[in-house]
Amino acid sequence: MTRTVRIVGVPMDLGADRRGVDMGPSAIRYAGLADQLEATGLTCIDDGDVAVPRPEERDPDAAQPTDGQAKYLAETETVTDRVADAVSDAVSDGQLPLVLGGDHSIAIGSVAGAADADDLGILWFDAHGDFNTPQTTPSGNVHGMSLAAILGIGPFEDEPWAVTPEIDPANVALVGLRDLDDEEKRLIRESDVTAYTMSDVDDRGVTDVVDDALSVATEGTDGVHVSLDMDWLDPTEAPGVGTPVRGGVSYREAHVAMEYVADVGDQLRSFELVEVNPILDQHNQTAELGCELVASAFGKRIL
Ligand code: Z70
Ligand code: MN
Ligand code: MN
Ligand code: MN
Repeated sequence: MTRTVRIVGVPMDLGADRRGVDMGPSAIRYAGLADQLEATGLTCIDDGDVAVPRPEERDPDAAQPTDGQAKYLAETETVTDRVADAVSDAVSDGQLPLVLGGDHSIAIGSVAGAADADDLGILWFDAHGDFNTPQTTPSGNVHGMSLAAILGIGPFEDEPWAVTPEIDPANVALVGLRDLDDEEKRLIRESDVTAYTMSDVDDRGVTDVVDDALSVATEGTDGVHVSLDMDWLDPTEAPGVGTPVRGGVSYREAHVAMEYVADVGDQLRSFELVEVNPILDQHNQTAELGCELVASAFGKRIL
């Protein structure tokens, strides 16, 4: 890879229940992200963090669902607009944006920025579908709605997030699902996205599944956005996440998946690493693993 990597931190927790995920960008940097990427032969620029409203600036009533059943919708939109600007700046400068979360609501901004001018495919590695809407959410947390928001599902068809009309659901693949709400399942089935559950991974092996998922995301698109929620991994490997779910991919499966991602080369438009919560972690191992996985996705090889 010849593109310079531009790191964009987003210390965001408004989309999740658990405080602590806002410290994800610090934990990931502390784990040695830039050094690992430089050891892989990449040049990195760290843009610092996007501003996120602090607890004392937040509207206390906004925690209560106001727009339908989504919490902090207005504040989240402010943050995702800033993320979109940072990502689209990086892309127009010919760089590879690497967004560090923060909760998964920030993907709404990453994708909006990455999709600016072109048709984009999405590869979403997650235990969860993030396919709820303000009408179906059991929690009110926007990080469980981000992919639905990106695709304009249900009430998201209108404002505020019909920002990415270029995304065709036929170019969206979810990988590793194992914890879906009932209504969310229905929305996924009714949409044109391709969803690979952990059963598919068990049945076919992770390389076959990721190979197919990459075809879904690259066919007829100009580039791919990769969104890596660390709860995609098994909690034994990645305990430092807000919503751990048993039965995730192993260390080795995760690495080989990222090595397959690296094979898309210049088609990789943007990458984000989300849901690292150092408060819930053990010795920063989830952030360290996240750095390793980014390095694999960006071309690091053992030999
Ligand atoms: C649940 C909800 C979720 C991440 C949890 C959980 C969603 N489906 N997403 N952790 N990353 O509240 O919508
Ligand atoms: Mn997620
Ligand atoms: Mn287009
Ligand atoms: Mn998740």
